[in-house]
Amino acid sequence: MTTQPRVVIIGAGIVGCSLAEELTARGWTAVTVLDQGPLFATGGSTSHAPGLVFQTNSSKTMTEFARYTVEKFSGLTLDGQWCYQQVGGLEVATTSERWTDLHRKASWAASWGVEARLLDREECAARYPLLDRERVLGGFYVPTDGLAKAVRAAEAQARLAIARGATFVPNVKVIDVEQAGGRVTGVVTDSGRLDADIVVSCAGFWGPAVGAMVGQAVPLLPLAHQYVKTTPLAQLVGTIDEAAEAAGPILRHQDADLYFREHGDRIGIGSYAHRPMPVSLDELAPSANWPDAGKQPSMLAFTPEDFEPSWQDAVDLLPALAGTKVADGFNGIFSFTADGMPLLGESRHVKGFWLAEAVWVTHSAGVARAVAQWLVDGQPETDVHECDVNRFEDFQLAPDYVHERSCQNFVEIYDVMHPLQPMESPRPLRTSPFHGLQRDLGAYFLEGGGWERPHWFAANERLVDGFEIPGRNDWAARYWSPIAGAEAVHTRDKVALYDMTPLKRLEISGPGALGFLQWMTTNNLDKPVGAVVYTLLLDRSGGVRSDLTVARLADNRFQVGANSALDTDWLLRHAPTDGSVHIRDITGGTCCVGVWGPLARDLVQPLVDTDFSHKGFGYFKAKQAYLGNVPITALRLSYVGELGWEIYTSAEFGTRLWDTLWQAGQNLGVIAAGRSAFNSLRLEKGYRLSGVDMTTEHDPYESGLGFAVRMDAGDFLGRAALAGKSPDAVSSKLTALTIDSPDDVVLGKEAVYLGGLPAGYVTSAAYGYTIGKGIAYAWLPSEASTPGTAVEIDYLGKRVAAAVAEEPLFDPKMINIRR
Ligand code: FAD
Ligand code: THG
Repeated sequence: MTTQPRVVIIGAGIVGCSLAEELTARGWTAVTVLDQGPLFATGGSTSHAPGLVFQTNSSKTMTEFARYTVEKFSGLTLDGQWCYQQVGGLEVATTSERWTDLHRKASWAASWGVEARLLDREECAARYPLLDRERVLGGFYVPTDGLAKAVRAAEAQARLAIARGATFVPNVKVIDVEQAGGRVTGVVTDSGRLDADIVVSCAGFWGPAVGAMVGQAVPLLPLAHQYVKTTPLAQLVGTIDEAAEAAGPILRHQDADLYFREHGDRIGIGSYAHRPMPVSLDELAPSANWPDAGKQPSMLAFTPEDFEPSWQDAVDLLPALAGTKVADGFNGIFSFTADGMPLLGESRHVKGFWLAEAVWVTHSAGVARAVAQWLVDGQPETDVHECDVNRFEDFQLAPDYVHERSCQNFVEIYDVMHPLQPMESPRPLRTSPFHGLQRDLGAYFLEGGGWERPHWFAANERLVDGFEIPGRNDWAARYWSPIAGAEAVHTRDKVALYDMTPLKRLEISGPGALGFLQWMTTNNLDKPVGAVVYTLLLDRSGGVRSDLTVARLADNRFQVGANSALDTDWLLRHAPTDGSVHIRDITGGTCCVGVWGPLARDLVQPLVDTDFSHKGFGYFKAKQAYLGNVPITALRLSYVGELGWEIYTSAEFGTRLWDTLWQAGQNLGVIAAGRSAFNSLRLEKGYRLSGVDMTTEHDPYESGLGFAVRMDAGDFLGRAALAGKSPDAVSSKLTALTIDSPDDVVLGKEAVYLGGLPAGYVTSAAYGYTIGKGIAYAWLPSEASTPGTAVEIDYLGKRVAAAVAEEPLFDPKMINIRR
């Protein structure tokens, strides 16, 4: 490939047009954009999007995408006409639960750098006079939110791209994507073929059909969503400039699943209150002739009965609407995904085949910039792990799963969501061999990665009396029990069993395994058989993609403890293709119990056929042994920071392993403990959670993980980018905070204020039961990371006092773990 790859973009909606602009701006000008429909009202979702842009999102990444869209569209015009109208965005609360949630949203805005403020009832009414002020408890207002003129913005960006050499071709349908030797080579259309080095599918909800051309799963579901315009509203007639379209802010009434904008003197109303209406691609009208047929393929006939309850809700909020009626409406189609996030990135199976789908107008330019950086520079600046199309586990690609979860995502789109709230269905999907035993102990299960994971056990209720477990505020008390506190303390006092089966495990073997892992990770893995090493996967810029434990079980065989499907994907796509390295996900066929606590050795040693003493089995070492009748692999390490082992066996021995440990542990007071205790214990020890505490936006030194980088042990991916960096030369730092008031257990993503100004945000948090304080890890400027520095956390509308603390907060001398 030359420095000028030939890029074919499928789809001239807002995403395809924005991507063409971003690529050509970076000097990639051999760009051809094909669309099955006419330009630029192609008949896709963009053609009818009312263009509301609410920027604030619980995801930092999505918020940044939206911020860039606002910035970019604000600077665009088409023949002198606006592409973005900064009318402001108002989200109102009509329930106290929503009002609290808007306080959380205000904290996210401060965390992610969006200027926003909470308004009282009178201020809401002043901004939006049509509101029934009695109904409104308050609002969240973002002055830079507003309206995108989607088709105009698409065309304006296309013109910039065309001026730099890009070509846009209407009325051409891509019917196949050609490949050879695992790479795309071109596309076949209904009017001929075209060479391509890179094909980017920006086909919106048609994505699955395009993906199918190369066998790439595109787990999205097209769903219809209702949008109506009213007849003119007397109060607005003559007040709004025709060309401006709107004067008042865009409005959300999430308690009724509604949003509103002005169209001159009419009001546009969008509703998510109706039943999910999935659409099959086969049923849609062809795009090419829609202007003649007068019907966009992405617009279905309005079903008025579905809108009726919403109309009443709309009139209740805006009483003046009673004087109007629905003038016209439609059921418009766009993409939903299982987790509400877009699908971005390159196929692992077909090099050069990229996706940018399930993207709203709101995030379009930010997504396009990230994908352009990814293509041109090798990776985006913004962390995109939540959006990577390769993030899914295999089971999450099942059509049934995609269908059910995407429909549910539609239902929940405006719901107040607790960070721990699990999906309710389909469940259970993945159960460890200990599941039945855990149920017998009264496990309270939450779901993660499809796994049923006990958060605490009712059987441990009796332990609560013995400890002072402080209560907490209602929000933090959801999906929580004081039992978790008792389990945590019991782990530090005695011994507990933790089900570690959901921990992702890979076996990496073959003559090239060591060399491959040495190149892929930061630490030195060339250690004797039996060594375990904590190490990092970095990207090319030195950002932390993940942290791993690597156990050398034989010269050419390693067991890798990983974090997610993206780790597997990253390793697979970098693995040599000559057969010298084999990578196998062994999570499903194996299981793991963490046996941790000061009595762990008393429990395990009598059961095993080999020396588990501190001398005989040192910290961060691995052994293969027998525990009673069960063949095991034991790793001496502990994410909870106590003496003990992760004990692995194959799935069929799971119940035997648990039973053996359980019975032998009775006289030692062994308990089963859950993830709620686990999370508290790991934060007391300062162990980071990849993807939450640190992402590719942070280098190892900023993340406090410099100890896992061996600059002197040969080259590795990302090493060059670390040259000259050190723990002393960082501008921001992952910092431990403690909170004295036990009631204020923060949950993550809250803004941290320094001297009254937003200075950073919380990543993970928990109450530390053994240290008797709340814990929050936060990204802060390094000058604010001196222990003792006073900060405030913006939590549910309150400023909670916190202080920077020396870490780790528990057992800094590693006495407990190394005995
Ligand atoms: P599209 O605009 O659908 O573009 C995809 C293009 O690919 C189409 O032009 C299609 O013709 C082309 N294509 C597909 N397959 C092929 C092929 N085989 N060959 C050639 N061309 C092909 N978002 C917001 O941010 N704010 C809102 O207020 C908002 N309101 C909405 C209201 C409604 C009623 C609906 C339905 C959606 C709304 N959305 C909103 C969502 C938004 O419209 C979409 O997410 C966005 O427009 C998707 O853009 P896109 O470029 O990915 O897809
Ligand atoms: N167990 C195993 N693999 C894993 C995890 C695990 N892989 C993914 C994730 N969890 C990795 N995270 C950590 C974080 C900290 C430690 C282990 C895994 C840890 N750190 C010690 C410390 O920082 O003091 C030791 C580090 C060292 O000696 O290099 O134990 O839970 N199997």
